[in-house]
Amino acid sequence: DENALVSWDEAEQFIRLFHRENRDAGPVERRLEEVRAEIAATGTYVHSAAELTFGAQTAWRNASRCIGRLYWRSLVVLDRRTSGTAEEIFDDLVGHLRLAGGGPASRRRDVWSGSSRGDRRAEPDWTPPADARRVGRIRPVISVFAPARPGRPYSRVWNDQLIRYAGYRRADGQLVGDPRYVDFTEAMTRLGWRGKGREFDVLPLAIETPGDGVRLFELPEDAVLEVPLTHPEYRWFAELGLRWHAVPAISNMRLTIGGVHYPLAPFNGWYMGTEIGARNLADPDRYNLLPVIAARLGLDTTTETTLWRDRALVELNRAVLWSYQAAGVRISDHHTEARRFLAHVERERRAGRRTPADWTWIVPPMSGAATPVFHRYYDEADQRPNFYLDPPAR
Ligand code: HEM
Ligand code: NRG
Repeated sequence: DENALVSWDEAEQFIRLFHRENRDAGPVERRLEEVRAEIAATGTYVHSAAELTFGAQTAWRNASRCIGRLYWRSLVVLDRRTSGTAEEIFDDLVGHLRLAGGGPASRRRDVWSGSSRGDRRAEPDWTPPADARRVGRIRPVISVFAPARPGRPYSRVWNDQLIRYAGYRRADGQLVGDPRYVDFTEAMTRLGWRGKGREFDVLPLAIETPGDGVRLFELPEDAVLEVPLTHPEYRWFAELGLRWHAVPAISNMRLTIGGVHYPLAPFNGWYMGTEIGARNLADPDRYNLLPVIAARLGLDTTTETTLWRDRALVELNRAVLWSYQAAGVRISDHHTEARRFLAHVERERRAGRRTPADWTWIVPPMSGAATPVFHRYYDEADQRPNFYLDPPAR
């Protein structure tokens, strides 16, 4: 049982790691004594703010499926351990999304927020203040909510990401929206949610707390930054009415630090274009758009040898990168992200650390061998702290 008493071994290993990498944190033996006593008395222990921050950052550093780890030290850690009610959790999640998206999304994307007032870009010499926040400047953020206590129920979010699109199976059998979320959408509907039945309806958040059971919350518009998709050359592309959300925020993974489990610790970075263009919009069991795009391109789809799927994939992925860039929303392409990842592996090596990695996840879903991450093997160790997939809540 993952909520059982905290293992002393794991706690000790983490505290030693923390002190090894944070020389100014004081004597390790004294902290170990404290933790030992706390576990003996309560079955668990409470992380200091510095331990929590370092723990979340190293969990990212150890996430072997993640290609984006070069910036692991810059992860912003929001300590939400005292938020208990569904309302508090919801408010924190909305705050998380606003911070992650670079500011309230209701502002025009080309308007700086922060200490500026109004659109002053018209003034020739004006530069944004150093603390300015600009919509679309995605930052990696994690919100860490209360840990699971031995033998006690805990709060969690049913959604696998904070922002996702509903999927509907209509009476005539036709699928609308994201087919991956048909079951989840039906569960939300049974709980009283009314979806609009469109291709890109943002799902409500289902927040479950021990006190209140599960409750649904609608995300405010300004917390959900989205990008309409257009193509740098094909004007017809806009007519497809495609869009995607700016921030991928995974909310179904348990953060494990030094034997303490945080079942609710949603995190986000920015998108790599292929996640959207080569998977979400392209997979046959997702939006399945390759045949649609190939038809618009006038390609011969009667034989595989025209590589119509590949050609449609390239144009769809160009559209994704182009549109996010045009909207000022941070995104990266798979060539750049692959290079950064190898720079990360090298930087870690120089720091005396290995970088565990899962080849099958690191290699991007298109043009694999055209990126440098394809042409080598990786360590496959399971290092902690880390993130673990929890079984679905429903
Ligand atoms: C997985 C990129 C930030 C933790 C992935 C994947 C990509 C990716 C492409 C594979 C996803 C898939 O194939 O579905 C990035 C980029 C980031 C970023 C470009 C930009 C900063 C983060 C952050 C964290 C994180 C901030 C945690 C603090 C993970 C984890 C997985 C993952 C745990 C595996 C997810 C799973 O098992 O389903 N990342 N990531 N990543 N990333 Fe990152
Ligand atoms: N493929 C998923 C997201 C998985 C994680 N990817 C990131 N994570 N970029 C999708 O929504 O397409 N991140 O924390 O930035």
